Amino acid sequence: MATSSPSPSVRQVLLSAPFSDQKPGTSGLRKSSRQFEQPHYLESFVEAMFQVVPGVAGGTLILGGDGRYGNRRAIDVITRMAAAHGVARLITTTGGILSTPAASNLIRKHQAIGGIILSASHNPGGPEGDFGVKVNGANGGPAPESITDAIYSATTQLEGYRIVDGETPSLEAPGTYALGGLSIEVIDGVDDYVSLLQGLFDFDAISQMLRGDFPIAFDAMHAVTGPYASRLLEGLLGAPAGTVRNGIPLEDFGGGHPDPNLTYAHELAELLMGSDAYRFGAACDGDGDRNMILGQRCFVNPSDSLAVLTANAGLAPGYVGGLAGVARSMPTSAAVDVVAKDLDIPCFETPTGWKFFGNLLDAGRITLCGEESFGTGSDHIREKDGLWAVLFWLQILAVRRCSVAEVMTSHWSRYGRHYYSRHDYEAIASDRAHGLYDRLKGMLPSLVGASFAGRSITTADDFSYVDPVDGSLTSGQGLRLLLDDGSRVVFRLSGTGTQGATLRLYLESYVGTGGNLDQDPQQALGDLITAADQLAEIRSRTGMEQPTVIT
Ligand code: VG1
Ligand code: CO
Repeated sequence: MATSSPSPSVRQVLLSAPFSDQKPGTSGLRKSSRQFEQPHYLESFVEAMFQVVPGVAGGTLILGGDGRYGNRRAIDVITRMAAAHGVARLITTTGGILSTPAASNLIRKHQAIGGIILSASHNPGGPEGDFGVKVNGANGGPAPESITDAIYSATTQLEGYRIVDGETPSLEAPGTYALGGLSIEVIDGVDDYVSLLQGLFDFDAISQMLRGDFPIAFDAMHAVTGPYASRLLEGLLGAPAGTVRNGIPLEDFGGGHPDPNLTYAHELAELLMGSDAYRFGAACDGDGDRNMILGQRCFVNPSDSLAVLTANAGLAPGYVGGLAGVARSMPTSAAVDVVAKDLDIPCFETPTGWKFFGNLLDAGRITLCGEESFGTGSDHIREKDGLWAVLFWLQILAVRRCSVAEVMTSHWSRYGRHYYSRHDYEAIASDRAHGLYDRLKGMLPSLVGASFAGRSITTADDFSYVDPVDGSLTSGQGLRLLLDDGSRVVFRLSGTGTQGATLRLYLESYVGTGGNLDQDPQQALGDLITAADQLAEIRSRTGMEQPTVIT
């Protein structure tokens, strides 16, 4: 098990040719497990990372993953490469299980140079599924594009990599080990995260609610949140055994997509939407940073969830002091903007991906932020945080003593409602998807002033963003059609898929407090959906009659 052998010697492995396809996407490098199993593939990316990230020699590194197929092998390889690069201290976890938010917390707590999270997030796992490597920086957040671009560039020129041969710990139990000059600490990956959340929410109040007549269901989707949710919900908060479903992390997530939406978390969705057995339901994704919130016969749209947390932040002990500001990604609905205006706090609009919130959080300009893709978080760490959002909702319900549906109804009656939906067309042949997208992009200048779904287009552009903290410019972030009544349609190509291309169509329409707040979003958005298809020729160009996933 332990190794305190004489210093193992560093081996230089030469590559016959560098890899050309290791460009990280929206969040980390994601490829099929098969691609990651090619000789030297993982090693190439990790070597590039060690060459680019500052402070490697003598630094502390956090390492773990969501437990998918390939996790253990990657931990072994990266540990031996860390030893070869002079890392002083490597902190990993029992079983190698570490959620993305828990990793972010550990990086900050131990003042690490950063962390490596082995996950392709919501993508399926297993030998036929996907694997991924997320690289986080010293602030605990996803590495900014300046770093990921430099890593990619290094991979394309790589001549070889350095690794030591030696035995790495089995990860069965906590302990401290040595591999040459590298100190390896295996810790329980759940403890610190639980303490962090205890400092933000009133566990007594939540526990009292859960021990009363308030049955809840949590679906860990056989992914990383199982051990965290079991400890929090069934352990500390006293929810009955069985509250956490699919709570054992499996290498293939039981064959499912660990993606918490109505399509892939349908078991939970049916329980909540089709019966009265539970008052509250939630699910998280593969690496624990996303959340889906459900009430009894009620689905909470993630954009609305961010707005509700913002409006009710004062009910959680961690946020009673008020919010510095909020931020949302561009395709996320403007529901939070309305609340921010009411609170008189700044609201920022960033490109898709959590890395764009990092500077605003570090500068203290925002406290809460979120994305329409089931991501919500705060300045407690630098990642989105699935179980944090679940506890935040439970905190609100424990104080307000009402149902999820009542929270939503009262929210909309105060702020109006942003009808919102995202339609995903997955695994389209790449050339078709790019053909559609490029054609639309070319049409943008001619669209201003044109009519669209009975409205007029006021802005048609490709979203770009100047970071208010460091002034960096990010362009090409999605095609936006802004309409004269405040409605919007956005087209984007996903940066996380591994098969073909995924087209995302985002639709939004605002109805003020006096209007009809009780419609089915697909109906409320029906005319926008039809007009978007006509303009972009989605069905004819993709050959798909309907989206793969509707949120
Ligand atoms: C998707 C989401 C985006 C999210 C990203 C990473 O990206 O839309 O909002 O930040 O996944 O989330 P894309 O490029 O496929 O639209 V995770 O939980 O997969 O790290
Ligand atoms: Co994720």
